[in-house]
Formats: sequence, structure tokens, C-alpha cells
Amino acid sequence: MKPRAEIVQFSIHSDDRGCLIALEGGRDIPFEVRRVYYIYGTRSDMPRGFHAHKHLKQMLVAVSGSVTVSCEFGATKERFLLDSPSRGLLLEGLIWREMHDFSPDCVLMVFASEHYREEDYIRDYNVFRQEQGV
Ligand code: T46
Repeated sequence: MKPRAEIVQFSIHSDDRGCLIALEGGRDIPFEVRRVYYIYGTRSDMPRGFHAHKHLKQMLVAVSGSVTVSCEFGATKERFLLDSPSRGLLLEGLIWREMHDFSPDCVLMVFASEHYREEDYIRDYNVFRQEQGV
């Protein structure tokens, strides 16, 4: 699977009462969703992540607050600011990811293509580089 890290804009149903965003697996999220988890109660000085996934596809959405996600694959290094519930970060393929600078109110919701499997993680940066042939 070719590495892909890109921002996806969601449609907002907005009226006088507020806003609603609907995310459907296989449509707004370009894979069937098998797991949802969320991260909250974070600290700005406590980054998370520091791993890659072998097969997992994910969509990360800051439904509240903000967080910066750093991604690395091949020679590419990109930083994405997630600060709106109307935008998600799609991650596919072998990508080293780190989450930094969580705001105190951040709730990071993640939609994943597979159930949790620790064997899908590469948590050693050197192994990640070797897997890429770098
Ligand atoms: C990712 C980034 C964005 C489970 O038991 N089930 C789960 O579905 C998940 C995601 C985690 N866990 C356990 C494994 C650890 O004992 O929860 C604990 C914390 O997980 P981890 O240290 O991997 O959390 P993060 O924030 O570093 O990474 C997470 C995801 O694990 C990862 O897939 O891409 O968020």
C-alpha cells in the first residue's frame, strides 16, 4: 500500500441549531470502519504515537481542541494541524506518526480499518527505516 497522508474535508450540516457531521464508512471515510477509539485528557508536553502501522488505515479527527500530527515516509516529512471537527487526517501505508502539542481540551477521535492488533505496530524507528529500505 502506497503511503498516503492527507487532509479530508467533511460536509457540515449547519443550521440555527448548530452543526452536524456524518461520517460513513466506505464513503466519507474511504475504508470500512472496524474500530473507533478516542484520546483525551492529554498534556501538551506529553507527545504520543512514535510508531508506524504495517496494514492499518486510519482517519484522525480532532472533534474538540487541537493537535499537531507529524508524519514521515520516504523522504517526506509533513506536519498537520488538526483543529476542526470538519477535517480529518487520512493515514494509509507505512507512515511514522507522532502527535504533539495537544490542547488541554483536545479529543482526538480515530476511525480504524482493523481491530486492535499489537503485531501491526512498528514501534522501533530503526526498524521502520529498514522496512522502507532507507
Ligand atoms: C495511532 C495513534 C494515532 C488498545 O487496547 N486498543 C486500541 O484500539 C488502541 C488504539 C490502544 N490500546 C492500548 C494499547 C496501549 O496499552 O492502549 C494503550 C495506549 O496505546 P498507544 O500507546 O498505542 O497510544 P498512542 O496514542 O501512542 O497511539 C494511538 C494508536 O495506538 C495508534 O494506532 O495511530 O493513536
